[in-house]
Amino acid sequence: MNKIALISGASAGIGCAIAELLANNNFDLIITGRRNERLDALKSKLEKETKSKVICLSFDIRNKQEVFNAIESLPQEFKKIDVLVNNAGLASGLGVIQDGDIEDWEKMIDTNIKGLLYLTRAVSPIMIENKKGHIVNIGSIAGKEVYASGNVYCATKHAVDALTKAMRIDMLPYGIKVSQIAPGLVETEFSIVRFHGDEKRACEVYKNLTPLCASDIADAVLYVITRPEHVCINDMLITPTAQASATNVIKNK
Ligand code: NDP
Ligand code: 8X3
Repeated sequence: MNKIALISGASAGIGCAIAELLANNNFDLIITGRRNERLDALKSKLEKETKSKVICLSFDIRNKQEVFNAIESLPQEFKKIDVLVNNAGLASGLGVIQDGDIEDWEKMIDTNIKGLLYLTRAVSPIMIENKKGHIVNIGSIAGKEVYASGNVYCATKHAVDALTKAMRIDMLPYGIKVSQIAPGLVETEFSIVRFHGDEKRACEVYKNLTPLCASDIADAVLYVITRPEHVCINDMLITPTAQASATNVIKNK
């Protein structure tokens, strides 16, 4: 029988790449996001190209009722979630604290921290009941360091870093693994979202370097969740070769 993985934020970028790789590696999937049409298209593609069964759950992760209702709505056989990938997240805006846009702050805090918590709260009791499971949080290099104008986004990812460590302690008695993957620069829709749809500005971030691509992070997720029973990868910080820290990035002339 296939294992079941729930991937939040599978309608784009890293989450979508994780879904594709896991479907090709004998996982059945629950894919989530707000953009239902994208989830439906991904489900059709994966069910055509692989033997994976896919369920789409469309909800806004900031809305706790929607999160709990969505998990409750799963067919019984899909409730036995083996792997939860807490990936949905965003940066909204980039600016100094004194000029900060409070709506942007709330969006990041509500998505990256509270959304991750709601989904974990809904799924972890199921894992405890099943006496197995693995939670993989997608953190960031921004959860290890701070950089100019990154204030609130960095704070949310530092929270993911702390929650990963805390969850691992809470899940220890139940044999449930908790891991974090913390990427550096990955070219996805991330910067377009951060710059509120300004594609030109987003392109500049990755110009003249080879950034990570979403499938590089998917590879790491697959590695982490396929280790032997007794092995738990706690944390992985992954950057492009052209990046040594959040702010040390070499660009070609
Ligand atoms: P994308 O913008 O390409 O994808 C983000 C995903 O999150 C989408 O599927 C989006 O779905 C989902 N999402 C965002 N807000 C919500 C919400 N309110 N409710 C439900 N789903 C939501 O970005 P990435 O793939 O790059 O980002 C994925 C994760 O990786 C994030 O947590 C990000 O912080 C992290 N990360 C990204 C890095 C990068 O450089 N790209 C580096 C380090 C970490 P929809 O819009 O359909 O709801
Ligand atoms: C995304 C990577 O460096 O833009 O988490 O914060 S960075």
